Amino acid sequence: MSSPTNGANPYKPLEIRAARVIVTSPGRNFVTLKIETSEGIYGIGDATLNGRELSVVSYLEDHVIPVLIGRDARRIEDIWQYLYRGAYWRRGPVTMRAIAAVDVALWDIKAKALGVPLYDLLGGKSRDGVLVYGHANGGDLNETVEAVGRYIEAGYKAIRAQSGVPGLKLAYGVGRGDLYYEPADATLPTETVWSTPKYLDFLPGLFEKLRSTYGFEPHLLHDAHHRLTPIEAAQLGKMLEPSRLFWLEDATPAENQDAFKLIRQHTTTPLAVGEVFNTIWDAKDLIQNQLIDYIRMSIVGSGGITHLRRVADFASLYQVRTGCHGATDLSPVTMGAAVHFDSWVPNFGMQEYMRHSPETDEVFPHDYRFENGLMFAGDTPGHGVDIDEKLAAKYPYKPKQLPVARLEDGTMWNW
Ligand code: KDG
Ligand code: MG
Repeated sequence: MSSPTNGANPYKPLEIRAARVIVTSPGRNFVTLKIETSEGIYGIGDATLNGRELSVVSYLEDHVIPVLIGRDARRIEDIWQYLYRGAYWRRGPVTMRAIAAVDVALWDIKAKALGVPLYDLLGGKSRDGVLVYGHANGGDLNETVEAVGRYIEAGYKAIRAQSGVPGLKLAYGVGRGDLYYEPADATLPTETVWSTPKYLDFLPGLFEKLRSTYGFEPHLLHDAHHRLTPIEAAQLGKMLEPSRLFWLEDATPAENQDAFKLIRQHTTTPLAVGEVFNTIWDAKDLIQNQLIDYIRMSIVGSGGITHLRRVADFASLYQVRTGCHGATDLSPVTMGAAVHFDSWVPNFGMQEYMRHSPETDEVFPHDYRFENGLMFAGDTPGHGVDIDEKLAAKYPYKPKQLPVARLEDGTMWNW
């Protein structure tokens, strides 16, 4: 049997010989970092930042790759600290995605060098399969109810329901197909219109209908996409209480972490937030004051496994559980690494799972698999995701941006 280490001695330095960024667009844009070592072992990491992809490409190519060459790939922690502290300019989505790409590639390399799946390197499995939620979308109430039914039939135990709102043309975050969803839709941002009163009039009725149709067994989730003020979010949480959501996500923006105090005072609906966070500092007060129940930070958005692990351990002290972001702009590389992370993390809550298109899956061969509402990590050494560079080259980058919302009177939406 051939060794997964290619005969390499794992205790010898694994010198970083080369690193390159691969940009590809098999249905949507992805930025991937590939790091190659002296022992012939390589690792890959995701660096995709939806709508701002090329800024991370430049950060990696111009500022990170030159300082990686010649380093020992085994020193994951030291390289993380060097990139985070050494840059002087800390935090932010571009910096933290670049660091994440390096970090995940290095964990991939180390696990391959030792011949173990990533979950074993992290401390071993705490569970065999990880609970994931799928995305049911519909243009109106009936369509959304039917879509949830299809997910239940497909074996999902947890489903996020998003629906078009009567009187609003293009509600953000409502996919227009059954399986795939991509909000970044145009070279220059599409402008949409938002009305909180219309949304609040509609949404509780949708969840009442879902519960009266499907009962209380399936976990139901909803994402408010940061559209509400804290008091509106509190009202929504209160109205949704009889429907017992698994979580209400991004009820209000969290730059001001204190904003969640107001929501918390008024509702027992569980709260999740964090897909736009980059470091533990974005979540510290929310976690420490137990203002949230689930932390949605992802491996790609938060400096990789090295940093997300720190966030999860801190969160565990306050009974806050993980709920990693997993939209389609998080590449299969992030999904693969997340399934290993989730298999290990003791305070696991739920993993988001938005299916990638067949083109994406073909460019990124992987060994994680979905079965009966759960996702299972594979056992191949590393994080189990690769990139087919030849195929990737056939899908050139296409600039796409996320939509922008205005209120009905034309005011830029911005709480
Ligand atoms: O790029 C933006 C998407 O990742 C985001 O809109 C998806 O809110 C989202 C979610 O919860 O998956
Ligand atoms: Mg979200």
